[in-house]
Amino acid sequence: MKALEGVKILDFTHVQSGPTCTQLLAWLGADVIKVERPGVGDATRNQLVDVDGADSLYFTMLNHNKRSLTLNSKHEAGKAVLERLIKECDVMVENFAPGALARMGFSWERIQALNPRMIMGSVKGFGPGPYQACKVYENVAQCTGGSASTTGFPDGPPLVTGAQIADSGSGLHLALGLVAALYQREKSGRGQQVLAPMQDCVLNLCRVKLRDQQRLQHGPLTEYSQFADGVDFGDATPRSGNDSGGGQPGRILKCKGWETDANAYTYFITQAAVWENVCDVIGKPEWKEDSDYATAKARLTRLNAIFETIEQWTMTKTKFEVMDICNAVNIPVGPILSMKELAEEPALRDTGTIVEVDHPERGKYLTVGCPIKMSDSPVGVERSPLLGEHTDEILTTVLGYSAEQVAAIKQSGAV
Ligand code: CAO
Repeated sequence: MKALEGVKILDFTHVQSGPTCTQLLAWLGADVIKVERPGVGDATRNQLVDVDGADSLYFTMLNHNKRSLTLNSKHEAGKAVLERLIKECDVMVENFAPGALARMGFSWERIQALNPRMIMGSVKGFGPGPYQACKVYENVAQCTGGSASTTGFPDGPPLVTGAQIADSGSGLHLALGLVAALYQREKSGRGQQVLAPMQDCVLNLCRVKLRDQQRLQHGPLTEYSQFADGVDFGDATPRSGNDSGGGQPGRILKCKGWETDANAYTYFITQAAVWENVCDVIGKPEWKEDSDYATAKARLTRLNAIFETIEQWTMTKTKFEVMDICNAVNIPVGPILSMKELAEEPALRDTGTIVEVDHPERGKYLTVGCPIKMSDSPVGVERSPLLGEHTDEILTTVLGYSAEQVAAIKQSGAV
């Protein structure tokens, strides 16, 4: 048995944010019915195509374990099918542009009237406010949610990050809200609306930067490089390069081979509790007794010089040697792993986090499986559906249409 077995999800999502949410719910055991426009489908099926004639990796990697039903929700016969789906399902998830669902004739009020137990999840770019009508993509939300202004080096422009904190991040937030709403419905008997605005989700993930904004009023941010460099902090949380965002100073340092390998680097944290081990490992045992280095406070104004010295040592080792040597004495470090290295990592294959999937159009490809591991809810990753692959099956087994009715719906052009 799986955690969400028996939960039916009407998945009206597209691109990345919504599909991330419904893929997670599918992995947790829900029956996810993805509704797509006939002949077109989710736009990502045809974006960043690497194999001609096959669904793109963008689509396949976000839509595992789902069934696909094609349906024109602006067609009268399509609307009738959609009504049946709304009555039949527990959760509806959508991430259309603001107002699109209501323009189709399915406002929240209408959906509630059709099924008072329905839980409706939405991702939008913004919550209520001046920008609520805007269309939003990943990097727009990274910029409006505080991530870009706090990412990058102090003397460079704002940067977006490779982690899809806005799309996948909002999908994750939404999934949690939907599961909580399902739990609440067990007691209240009622559905509810669940909204995950991308700006808000990014800001939630940038929580420590709003912490720093307030700390600024009480003096400089001592763990930032700017403090050691004597640079003015200004009045807003500045960009802090690779400085640690926590109370333990850290930086990215070069390792052996950095001249030719773009990822021959390690993250190195000078955690106060193991400072003496750091001194021994890098060959500076005298720093243990030196008042300029012995306390965390004394080290704050010398962090740049300290990390330069540590780097002289890390440059003599590979990033994996640094990992082995430092972890043996409790010093937290992290090799900068490339996507190639991650794809080839046996431990991630063993746990099902990197999975090889077979697809009828494109053959074998790698994907990221469910990162949440539950001891009593196993996850098997199944390939994404072809466009409309399950239309007949859903119309007959989920909605109970007869063969004649299915034929008539098809004849109408609604599916
Ligand atoms: N049948 C008939 N019509 C359908 C349909 C179906 N099955 N599925 C979608 N449509 C229609 C919509 O109703 C809409 O029509 P109207 O413009 O007449 O209302 C139209 O298709 C386009 O939908 P859209 O506006 O959502 O799509 P877009 O490509 O123009 O915008 C996006 C995409 C992502 C910018 C927008 O959907 C959005 O802002 N979503 C919310 C935020 C979000 O999730 N962003 C993350 C995207 S991942 O990077």
